[in-house]
Amino acid sequence: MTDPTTDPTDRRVGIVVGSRSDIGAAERAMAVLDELEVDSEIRVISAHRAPELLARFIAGAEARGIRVFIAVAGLAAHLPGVVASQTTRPVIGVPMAGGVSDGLDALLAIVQMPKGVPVATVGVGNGENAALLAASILAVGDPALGARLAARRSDQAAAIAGDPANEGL
Ligand code: RP5
Repeated sequence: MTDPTTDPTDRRVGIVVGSRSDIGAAERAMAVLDELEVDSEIRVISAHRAPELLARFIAGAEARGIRVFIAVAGLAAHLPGVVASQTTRPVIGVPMAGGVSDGLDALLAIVQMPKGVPVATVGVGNGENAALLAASILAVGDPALGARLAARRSDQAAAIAGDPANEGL
């Protein structure tokens, strides 16, 4: 991993979860980013229980090399929108299961950001896709990362083609 304080070309993803109970999705995102050699960090900061800490995290994030944010939250799930309100960097929201409608509540909360401050939204609990989308955004200015993403897609396709059920195709 590169040190963002000494390497200004480093491209990092800031992953923030609203609660320790959301950490699984964040760890799945980090694992995919590690695989793609994209540095990332995970923070546990509730938007409504620790708003000042969240503001400090976002204010310092760009200087630490963070280019894209992934914000993971359940229930009212306002964290991704609050993060997006304080940065013009891309924010990807991951809704989490739980609550009265088991994730549909968080999904609708995140995907329905009123106009003016967008948040990209992936499926419920889908930290993997959040990481892949973050990597795609970073790859626009990083051809080597784009090549790693393309290789990952090829490996994925090859694994499906190699399924015994697909023999002869
Ligand atoms: C949200 O409320 C968190 O993102 C979490 O998904 C949900 C429940 O939080 P805890 O009660 O587990 O702290 O703020």
